[in-house]
Amino acid sequence: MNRPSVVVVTRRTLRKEKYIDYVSEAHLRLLIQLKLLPVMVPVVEGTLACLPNYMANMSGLLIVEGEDVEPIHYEATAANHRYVEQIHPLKDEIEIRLIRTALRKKLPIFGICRGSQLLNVVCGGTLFGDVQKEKKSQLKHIDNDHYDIYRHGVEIIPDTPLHKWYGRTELPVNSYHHQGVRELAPRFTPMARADDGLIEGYYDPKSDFIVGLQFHPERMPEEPAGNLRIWKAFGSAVQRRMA
Ligand SMILES: [Mn+2]
Repeated sequence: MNRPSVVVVTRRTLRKEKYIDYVSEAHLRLLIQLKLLPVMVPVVEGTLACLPNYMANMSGLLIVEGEDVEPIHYEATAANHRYVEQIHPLKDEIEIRLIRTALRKKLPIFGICRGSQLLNVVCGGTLFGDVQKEKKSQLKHIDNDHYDIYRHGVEIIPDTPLHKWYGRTELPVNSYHHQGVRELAPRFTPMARADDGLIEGYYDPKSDFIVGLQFHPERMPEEPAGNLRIWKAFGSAVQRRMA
């Protein structure tokens, strides 16, 4: 079987005092399950020159969690620069180029967490450098003491794909972010908002599948059906691209 390639850029971490590049297995397992071929792009010196090769066979793009988006990539405020934490300029560069190419080729794009923020930025949107501090939000968007079990509510906007996938208008979601969407890029329509108004999901109504989610569906075991519907919709869009 010839599987369509989904490109996903790795993230860097230290293991035994050496850098390793990795992608969360939750994403990789889902791609394999959906009969897609995960193609992992390392964030190392020289990768930029390899991008044409990676792009030639790309049928879909998955952009996932990671460092802060550097404020030079959008119309930034002083607060954006003040509150930025760890950045990775090469990762930004690699992912921005992949997103631009995927948009030009009208490929399915799925952005999760940082991925949804960066996709918004590439399409002309802006970010909060720190949601808590800039939005003066009382709602916690990260809870380090209850990292994986913490949930906050979102209101799902009726008649959006997210509404179809979960079949409801209210959903408790996980939250592991300090950046967030400030102004949504013009091509996107919001699908979900937290109680403080923060956009937690959006899509491009004119595309087959261009979706950004601030939360992580692949890490919400209590919502297996809805989560899988999202991933299946992405998988089907990628399969259609190759057909
Ligand atoms: Mn949140």
